[in-house]
Amino acid sequence: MLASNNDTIIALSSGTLPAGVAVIRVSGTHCRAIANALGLGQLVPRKAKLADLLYPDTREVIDRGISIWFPGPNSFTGEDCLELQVHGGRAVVGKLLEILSGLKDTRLAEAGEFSRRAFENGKMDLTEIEGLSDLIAADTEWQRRQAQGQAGGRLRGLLEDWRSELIRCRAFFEVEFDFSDEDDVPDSMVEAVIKKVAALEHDISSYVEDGNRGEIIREGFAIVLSGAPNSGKSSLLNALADRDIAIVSSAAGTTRDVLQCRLDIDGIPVVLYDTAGIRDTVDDIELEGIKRALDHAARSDLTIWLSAADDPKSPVSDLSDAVVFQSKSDLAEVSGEFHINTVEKGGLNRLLDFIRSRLLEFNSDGDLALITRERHRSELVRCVAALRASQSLMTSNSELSSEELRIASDCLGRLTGFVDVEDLLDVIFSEFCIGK
Ligand SMILES: Nc1nc2c(ncn2[C@@H]2O[C@H](COP(=O)(O)OP(=O)(O)OP(=O)(O)O)[C@@H](O)[C@H]2O)c(=O)[nH]1
Ligand SMILES: [Mg+2]
Repeated sequence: MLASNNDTIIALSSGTLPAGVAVIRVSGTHCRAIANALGLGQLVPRKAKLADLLYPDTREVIDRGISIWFPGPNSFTGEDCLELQVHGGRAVVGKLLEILSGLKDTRLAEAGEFSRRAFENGKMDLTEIEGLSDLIAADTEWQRRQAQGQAGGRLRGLLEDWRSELIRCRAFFEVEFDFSDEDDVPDSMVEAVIKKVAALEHDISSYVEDGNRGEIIREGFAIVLSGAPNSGKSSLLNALADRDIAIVSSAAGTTRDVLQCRLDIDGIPVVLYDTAGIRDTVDDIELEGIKRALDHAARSDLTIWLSAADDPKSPVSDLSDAVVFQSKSDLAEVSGEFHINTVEKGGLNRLLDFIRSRLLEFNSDGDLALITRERHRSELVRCVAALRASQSLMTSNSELSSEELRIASDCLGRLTGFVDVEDLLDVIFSEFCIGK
């Protein structure tokens, strides 16, 4: 739970110190008092001002920096905000934070607190906030594009359009109830509403049936390396990551835990998993490793089975969808295109091209997905179910049908954060770093 919502909050919003420049952000009703205490003089809205920042009591100079004044409501949080750009030394920033947090009703911000205020002051909806959080976490170009779109209101815009359509449809029912005794509601009007709700259901469903593209871009396309022990899985992980992540040894059954590395392939994030070799064993620890390996493969977007050229093994029945690559192609005759070896780094580019072709398949229209989190998907699935229920009840029980439309509209409202999400907020905002 947050401390007081009325406090003025401060935080270092830029990265790790020391750095060339550090940005300290202040938001709340005491911004002006803080600017005075630091001796910043007259502030002009949204204009950078170079000034000495002074100790409030001795007026000694702490640092010389730039201040920018954003009076509310035209600020990120909707409150009065002050940004200080100072030299990014630990002592400079430490002293400023110490002085500012010691002022009346002013304290250090909690994680995500600036964004939470922006949400609570109606500057952003929850989907935009989530997009912002993803933008800060984005490692690859596709993650950046997706997050930027969401932070810029792509999902919010659609949700709001859908919600107002639903409200219009429900308004019709109100009219229908009023006139129901007189039995003078033309059938054509009922039909028009049925059509509208059906069109909405179709529209929303088309976004739900997106092959989980948005979540995959956000979390990474999962590729599991599987195969018998000693088939060269860990060697391949190390070769693709270009780092010594996994222990490689000629002893069969070396890898037990699931290891992972993240790759950026043409802007799409890929998470590559190295897993325990699959074989019959009575060793409890190895058995647990094999279980984890199979669990990961079942949840992956692609499983690559390595079959050593000098000791070929077919995928086990649980992994019948796996794509087989022959490994250790330097040791024995191989056929076809799908072979690699990590000693001479042979075939690795072809393997990467194959992965690229899979990424292209899943991301074929090159368009940005709209749903990027399980939270979005489950609400939209519930919304679609309610729209279906509403249609089936429309001619037989208009009251229940209207109630289903309300349920559908609440699902959309929870997505944007306008309905009933208090318990969710702590979770969503805690994903943020301090200073955002
Ligand atoms: N000649 C040759 N040896 C390889 C190649 N890849 C791996 N090896 C060797 O094969 C042995 C096993 O390699 P690992 O990468 O540990 O195999 P693994 O599939 O991870 O094995 P487990 O973790 O036991 O399941 C090591 O001695 C590697 O040096 C290759 O392409 N060519
Ligand atoms: Mg291994």
